[in-house]
Amino acid sequence: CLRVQCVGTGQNDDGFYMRRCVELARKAVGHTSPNPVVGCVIVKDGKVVGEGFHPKAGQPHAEVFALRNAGDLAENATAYVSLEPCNHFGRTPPCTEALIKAKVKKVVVGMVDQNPTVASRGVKRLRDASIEVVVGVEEELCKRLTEAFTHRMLTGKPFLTVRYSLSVNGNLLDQLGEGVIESGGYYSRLLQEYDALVVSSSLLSENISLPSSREPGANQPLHIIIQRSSTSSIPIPMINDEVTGKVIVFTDSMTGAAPEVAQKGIETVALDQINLDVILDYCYRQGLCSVLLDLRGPFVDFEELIKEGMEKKYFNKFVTEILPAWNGCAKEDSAMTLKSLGQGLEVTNLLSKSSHGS
Ligand code: AOF
Ligand code: ZN
Repeated sequence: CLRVQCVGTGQNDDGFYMRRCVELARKAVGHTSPNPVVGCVIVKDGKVVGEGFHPKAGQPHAEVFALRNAGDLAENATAYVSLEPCNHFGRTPPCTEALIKAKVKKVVVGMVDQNPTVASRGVKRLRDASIEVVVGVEEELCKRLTEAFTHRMLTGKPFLTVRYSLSVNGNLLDQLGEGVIESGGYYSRLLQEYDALVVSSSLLSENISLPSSREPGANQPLHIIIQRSSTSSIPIPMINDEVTGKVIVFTDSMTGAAPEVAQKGIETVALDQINLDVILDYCYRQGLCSVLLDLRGPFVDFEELIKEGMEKKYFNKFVTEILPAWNGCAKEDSAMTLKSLGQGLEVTNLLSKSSHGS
């Protein structure tokens, strides 16, 4: 951006630099769980002298990369950070100390970190060191960026999104077509963002590959396959060929999944009833922040999960795709209509106004 090279024009630049932090943070969406994505910009005399973002849990935080990038120019500069700098020893040392040591003059923070071990202590530590701190610049944007992380921190559950398609006349589509993946960039983006994808084994028995594939080196999403005893067994070669991330099968068959599943080292959890509590707990324990319940395949496979999600208000967001004319891969399912999800839509719109990771 041209303006980054130029001298700033005063107070309103805070928003400008914070939006740049958000832009930097977004580079790591899908890579950082259980940590949040964070971006940092160091500005001196109206010029950006350092930039950084948190690439992955276990690696240095955004502030550290930005300070390294700025070198000596960090002295007397202003640091912009989309999340409150941490003041604790986690996998990495506290960012507050790094900022103090670099002698920055001012720190502009997008939002307070809801992690109970940080929660305003970072801001306090900086102020105690006589650094001027401003909190809440582009706060909504920063909150949206980390909503899955914050939700996990505050509730002990991953952020849960349901994705489905509707026909123009409001019926849920029973999608089995590969076409769905190509149907829009937005769906592909969801697949990059979420830490876990819940799909039906029916999808695989229709010979449709699991949605995944991120660039090499990225965190691959956990694939959770719902296998109902009423549905056919999973074609194992399909899983091996198409999926680089970890796969787990949740089945309601007490005999477990097909023997080939165990042979391939795919973890199987046999349950009386496949439910969200077990799925969400499992994901939480794996350190995941976000789960996408991807309603592709026959809705009978998802009906119980949707019911439980509605009753327990587990759904944080609904992503709806309106498909005007379907190409024959899908059929409208009369069992569930928009009406049955309507209530949830209202609840969710209140909880989460906008899209995760954007
Ligand atoms: C920051 N900057 O870029 C990030 C922060 O185990 P650690 O050391 O990685 O600490 C993880 C916690 O630090 C995480 O739960 C969150 O509260 C905060 N993340 N803080 O100052 C960053 N990623
Ligand atoms: Zn930190």
